[in-house]
Amino acid sequence: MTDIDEMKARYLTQVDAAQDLDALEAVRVAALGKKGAISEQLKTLGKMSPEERQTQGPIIQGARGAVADAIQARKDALERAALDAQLAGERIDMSLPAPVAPAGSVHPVAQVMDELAEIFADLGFAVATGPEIETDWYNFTALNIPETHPARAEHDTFYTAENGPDGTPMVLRTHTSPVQIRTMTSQKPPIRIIAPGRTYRSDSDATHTPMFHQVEGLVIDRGIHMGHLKWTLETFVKAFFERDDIVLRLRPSYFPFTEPSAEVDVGFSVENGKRVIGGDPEGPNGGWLEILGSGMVHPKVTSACGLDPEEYQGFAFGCGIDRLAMLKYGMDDLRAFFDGDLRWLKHYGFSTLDIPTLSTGVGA
Ligand code: 2NL
Repeated sequence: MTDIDEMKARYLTQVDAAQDLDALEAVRVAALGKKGAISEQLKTLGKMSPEERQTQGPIIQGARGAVADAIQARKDALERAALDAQLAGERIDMSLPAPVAPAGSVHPVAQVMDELAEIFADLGFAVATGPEIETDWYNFTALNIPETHPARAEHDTFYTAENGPDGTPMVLRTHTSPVQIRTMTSQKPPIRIIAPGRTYRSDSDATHTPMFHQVEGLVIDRGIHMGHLKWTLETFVKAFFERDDIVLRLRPSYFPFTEPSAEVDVGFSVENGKRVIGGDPEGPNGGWLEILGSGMVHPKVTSACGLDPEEYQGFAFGCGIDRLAMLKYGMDDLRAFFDGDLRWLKHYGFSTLDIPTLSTGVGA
């Protein structure tokens, strides 16, 4: 073997033995760097005779090429191994639960609002929202509750000290109906909305708080009748309480904004010593619980919103979200909803990862 062949063989061995990129670079500098052994050999070509150069040239160039190729191949292999190791180290199993439990929890009121949105979205309803400080017109007058109407007193209204844009005092909305009025005056039928949100009445005891949550629903279209109302509420209640054996009872009632009006009771029964929504209300310890108010939208309300009551009819309903949450999740004191007690929130709160969907059961 010539010196060159020996040199080539030595460097090829060193290239194969290099365990990392730094070691490989050291071999490259020693062999092919400016002062590297093979580079030095290349410099000798200039001083050779043409004949000698013709035989030595290919040998030295061949050695340089072989070592350079080996270095590149080894470099590729080392880099690939480094990437594989990095990927193996960074592997995460997306099917595992989050390593740290989220610190907060979803309040039962927020959970029920999400459930309502999910159930009604499936029936083609949009979620509408609006201001909590309203004018007298949107909160009362448009709803057929004029100045002298006794319902005004029943509503225990909070008034603002300053007048609103229409020159009368503003009110903290006593129901979410004004959201529906705003929708009727700004959109064309068909209208299918629910309006969940905060409402205010000057009232406070174990079952009443000055701020509470309400959801109202509204459908406006041609040819809407009580049958649509009853089917919609029945479908909603069954989805919400996740039972098919729930019976509804509509009792005649009175609201200024609906005619006819009906209060809606759901049947309850006692199973394993516990009162549950569903089952036979006529059975032992069974009975009826009032959960909703409803009715056909009063023609005066339709007209106030600029729609022709001869052309468009509709139904509406309203109920307390806090009460729905208590019935479904078993709390007995409404005031605890708004205490901000962390132990209560931990006990009754929901995981942020537990998003209600119809396919899994809205409260599962
Ligand atoms: C209840 C009763 C109800 C409505 C709310 C409504 C809204 C418009 C027109 C007509 Cl814009 N009605 N809302 C209708 C019937 C009952 O709520 O007991 N709420 C807690």
